[in-house]
Amino acid sequence: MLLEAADTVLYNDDFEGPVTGWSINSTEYDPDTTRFLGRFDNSPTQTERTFTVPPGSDRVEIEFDFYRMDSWDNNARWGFDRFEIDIDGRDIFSLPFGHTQEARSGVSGLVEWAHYPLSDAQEFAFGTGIYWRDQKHRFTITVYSPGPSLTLTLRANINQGGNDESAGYDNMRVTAVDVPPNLELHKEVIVLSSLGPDATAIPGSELQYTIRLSGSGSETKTDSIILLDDFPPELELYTGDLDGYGNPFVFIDDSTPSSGLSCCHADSYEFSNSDTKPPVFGYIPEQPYDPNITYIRISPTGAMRDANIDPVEVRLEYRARIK
Ligand SMILES: [Ca+2]
Ligand SMILES: [Ca+2]
Ligand SMILES: [Ca+2]
Ligand SMILES: [Ca+2]
Repeated sequence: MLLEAADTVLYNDDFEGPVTGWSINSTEYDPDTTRFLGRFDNSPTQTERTFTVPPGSDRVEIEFDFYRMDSWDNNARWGFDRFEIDIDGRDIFSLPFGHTQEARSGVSGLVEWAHYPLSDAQEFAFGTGIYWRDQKHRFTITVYSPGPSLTLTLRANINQGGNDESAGYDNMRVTAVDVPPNLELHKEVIVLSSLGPDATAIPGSELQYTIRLSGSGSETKTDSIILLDDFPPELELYTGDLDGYGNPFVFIDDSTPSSGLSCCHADSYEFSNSDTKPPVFGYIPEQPYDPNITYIRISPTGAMRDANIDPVEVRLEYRARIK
């Protein structure tokens, strides 16, 4: 279990208005993409921007939509076309994109990256025809131990002109994250089965997990607490109605006055079935037990109140079954 806290938003742009601060600021509009940063093809191929990172940041998270448009290739005749990302001048991502490209994730030094398709390949933009289909992807990049600034370079390393293949970027958000020093997490497991002390080894036994979050410091920012749990492969999560409102999580506020946090509704939690890190979220689980879940991300809403005088303690419960 990891505790995260989203902190300072360094950049947030849907590119609908005037754009500044990139080495190339051009935007283009298409009814199916909205206005976006681009297009980039064999000239110019790249744009970059430097963000100032607040001191003490644990990591920087970069998210954006990547539009892979028209006939990107991966062969000697038409070019080994690649989308490439550099962080501080170091290449952290360089891969081809098939027309219908599946999700991928990986690690490069202190950088984790992941992307997943937002749609199948479709003829939504610019060139039309079966070889000119387009696909939108969502990228997330996490840069650990960042310096005082971070330079992001986005490069369409493609060899043909924009009437044949191109790239664009949209809905970019860059956040510096600082782990809160005043919050603590504890995880407890209770065997619900009456099969005895060895029930944790018996398939079908039910377990209850309790996550305790204790706060002792000053107020957190609104919606800034995120709980990330890597879920054991020998268990299947109970995904049915545990709280009486259709959610598989029960939230209990043990604080007086109340913590200021609330949870959980359908937008508060996400699941992943990724085998590799970082996890790609958005997986729709099976009901009422799911054997494929590998990660859970829970985001309580609200700000945890000042806990300097009256400590805060909340509990989050969920259940699982031994496979
Ligand atoms: Ca846009
Ligand atoms: Ca091409
Ligand atoms: Ca090409
Ligand atoms: Ca197209």
